[in-house]
Amino acid sequence: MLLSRLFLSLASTACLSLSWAKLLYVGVNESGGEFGVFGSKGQGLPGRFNVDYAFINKDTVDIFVDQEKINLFRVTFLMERMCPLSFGLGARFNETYFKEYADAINYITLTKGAYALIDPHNYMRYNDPSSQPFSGSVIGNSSDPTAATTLQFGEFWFELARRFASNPRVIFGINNEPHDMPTQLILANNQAAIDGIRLAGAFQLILAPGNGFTGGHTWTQVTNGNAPSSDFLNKLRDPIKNTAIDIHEYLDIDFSGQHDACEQPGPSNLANLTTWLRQNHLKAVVSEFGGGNNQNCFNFMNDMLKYLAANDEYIGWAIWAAGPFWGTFSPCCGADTGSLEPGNMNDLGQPNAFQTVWPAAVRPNIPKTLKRSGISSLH
Ligand SMILES: *[C@@H]1O[C@H](CO)[C@@H](O)[C@H](O)[C@H]1NC(C)=O
Ligand SMILES: *[C@@H]1O[C@H](CO)[C@@H](O)[C@H](O)[C@H]1NC(C)=O
Ligand SMILES: *[C@@H]1O[C@H](CO)[C@@H](O)[C@H](O)[C@H]1NC(C)=O
Ligand SMILES: CC(=O)N[C@H]1CO[C@H](CO)[C@@H](O)[C@@H]1O
Repeated sequence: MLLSRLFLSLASTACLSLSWAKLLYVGVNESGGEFGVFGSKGQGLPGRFNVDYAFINKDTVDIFVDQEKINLFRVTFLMERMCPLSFGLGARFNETYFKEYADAINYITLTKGAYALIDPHNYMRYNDPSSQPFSGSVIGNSSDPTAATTLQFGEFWFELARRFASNPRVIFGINNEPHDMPTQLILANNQAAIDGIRLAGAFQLILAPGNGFTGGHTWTQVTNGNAPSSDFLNKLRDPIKNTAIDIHEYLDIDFSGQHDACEQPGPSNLANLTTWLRQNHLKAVVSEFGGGNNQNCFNFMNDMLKYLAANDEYIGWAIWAAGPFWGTFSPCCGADTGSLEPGNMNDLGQPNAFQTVWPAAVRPNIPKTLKRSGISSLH
């Protein structure tokens, strides 16, 4: 009895570590650094720290790391705040904003020992975040005299990477959700970022997004008349081969994360992407996904996270979203869901997603074998 139980538990441990061996980073989005600009062209800039925007609550990061054992936080910021419009996009930063952001990143990485995914939450646009995701000039649009150039984007990334080059626990996310722009330009901007980061002497993992809000389900399809991401994103060149693909995949009807019901199955919708990744010897991180507070969505989320664990092409995931400023608002998936910020309620005064979605569909999928040390990488 004892022996067979021991055997069983050894067998199941081996099984778990085998099937989960490739997931290195799992965790949560920390959103808030991009807040306070909607509908207010110019007026939300620069904004006030801890009033209009904030990056993390250190107390709740503690809960996620110490109790939930996740090792990845995706931390959003706004490029118009890092590089004020009066400076333009490039290597000159607002040192106050940078310091506030770096404090959050350093807390996650140096104090807590987790990995931080640096996320310029800009849809590959710069100069007017007032109606994200649609406002602002597309970076590198040569027909738009007010647009920042691809070269400037490379200089911006050179400087940001230079400042984090000695921190092994950062991951560089090139940009949040490019969309409605030539896919070839996304490739060019991504390549400029990679070149800038490596030129700065930073060797950490980079995540490169594609078109169509970097959706996994449309990776091999035309989105709004633009070529499929799969036509171009395999042409990226990283001299040290430490770049993965950044994927977002919501499970509701239109993949927006705005509905209660889950109707889009992750595994079949990601199948074409998975094949493409395998054929091109690439890896991916699903850095945004989510589902509502109901059994249907718990099933859909469990199915997708099990699929990611079972396919070596995927090395991580992060759910949307926790963050200091959500209050009772639902960043994903219907008013009764709420955010993943521990300690908050949902809009109906009931437990939020940290008390519902998390235990039902996230916690059971957190591998025991996550990467806990060393420079962020594909392995
Ligand atoms: C830099 O950021 C701080 C904090 O948000 C802000 O008070 C200051 O006005 C900003 N400076 C510029 C030039 O935008
Ligand atoms: C580029 O700029 C031109 C001129 O403003 C505009 O008509 C076009 O839609 C822009 N392209 C993209 C992809 O935004
Ligand atoms: C996958 O690719 C096939 C062949 O190109 C296509 O017919 C199908 O619609 C794609 N499936 C999804 C979910 O994108
Ligand atoms: C589904 C969802 O909520 N996605 C959001 C991710 O982040 C920003 C908020 O900062 C939104 O613009 C997206 O819609």
